Amino acid sequence: MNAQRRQVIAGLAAATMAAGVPLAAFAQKKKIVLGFSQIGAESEWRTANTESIKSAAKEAGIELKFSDAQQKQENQIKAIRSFIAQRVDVIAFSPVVESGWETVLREAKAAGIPVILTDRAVNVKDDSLWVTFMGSDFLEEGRKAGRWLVEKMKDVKGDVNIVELQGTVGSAPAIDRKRGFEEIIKTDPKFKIIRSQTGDFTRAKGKEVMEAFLKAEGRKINVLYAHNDDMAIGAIQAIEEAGLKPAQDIIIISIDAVKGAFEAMMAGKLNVTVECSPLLGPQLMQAVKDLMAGKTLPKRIVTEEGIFPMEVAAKEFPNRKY
Ligand code: GZL
Repeated sequence: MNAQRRQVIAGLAAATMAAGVPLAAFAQKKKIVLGFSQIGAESEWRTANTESIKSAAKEAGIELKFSDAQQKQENQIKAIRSFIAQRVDVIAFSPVVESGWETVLREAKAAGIPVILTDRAVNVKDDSLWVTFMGSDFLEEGRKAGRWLVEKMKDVKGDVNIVELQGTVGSAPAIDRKRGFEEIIKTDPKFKIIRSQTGDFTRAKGKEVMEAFLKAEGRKINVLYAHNDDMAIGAIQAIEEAGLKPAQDIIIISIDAVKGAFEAMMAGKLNVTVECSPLLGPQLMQAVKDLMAGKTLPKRIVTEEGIFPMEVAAKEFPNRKY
């Protein structure tokens, strides 16, 4: 809630108290307005994230102004400017890439509107431009993927040739999942990343890039590391069309743990997926309410997550919520 709005409300509250109307009755009437800029609908993960935010806003009685940026930063900046013009109480967004946010976040700060980061972080010098960042630890997700591979291949003597499908270029998950994975596999020189390219987190691009990897490297490829399940699922199609057996001829590791990944593991086509929960809606709405109630939020709220190898997929599948 911006400063001007708080003054007006305080004045009205004083007037209502003087008229004998209980403050609580007055305060209840004002609905919190949250402006949310979503990246797009590029993956199963994103769709589940959007559903979680919309349903949690409804549940919390918060008015949600929602915008889909179709994975374009300029559309997110436009949406944030529109939320400022509409004088929403709080702005939240999932930044498609880490850089290029200073100007618009300064405009939100000048308007007295607090900003919450969800899912992905931003790279700005002035951390006062955002109140809190809630989301996964992508570095640890990359490390978990690396640790699983090191354990899986511990008895393999020769080179282990890895191809990597990166997420959106410049995005926090793509940068940190790569960094975390490499931090672990560099402990053994047999692990070699022989090709690495972005599949932009989508099934279509994941398939296209995997086709190119197979054309260039063919049976030299031992492992695919995909930064999300959607690209892995696209790559599985390419591997099968090349006459190879996914999860057997090529070990496949991915991240998110969406339903499609469990279905692929149960079909014996994916070896393991690292969990990255999109169910941030309830946490976000609680943070918005706390902010509006004048509470101080922690600068970082981390979502706790696991890892699911294909051996546990059938047992775990009924418990999955996204
Ligand atoms: C991770 C999220 C990523 C998912 C992808 O928190 O930002 O974006 O891993 C999604 O599936 O597209």
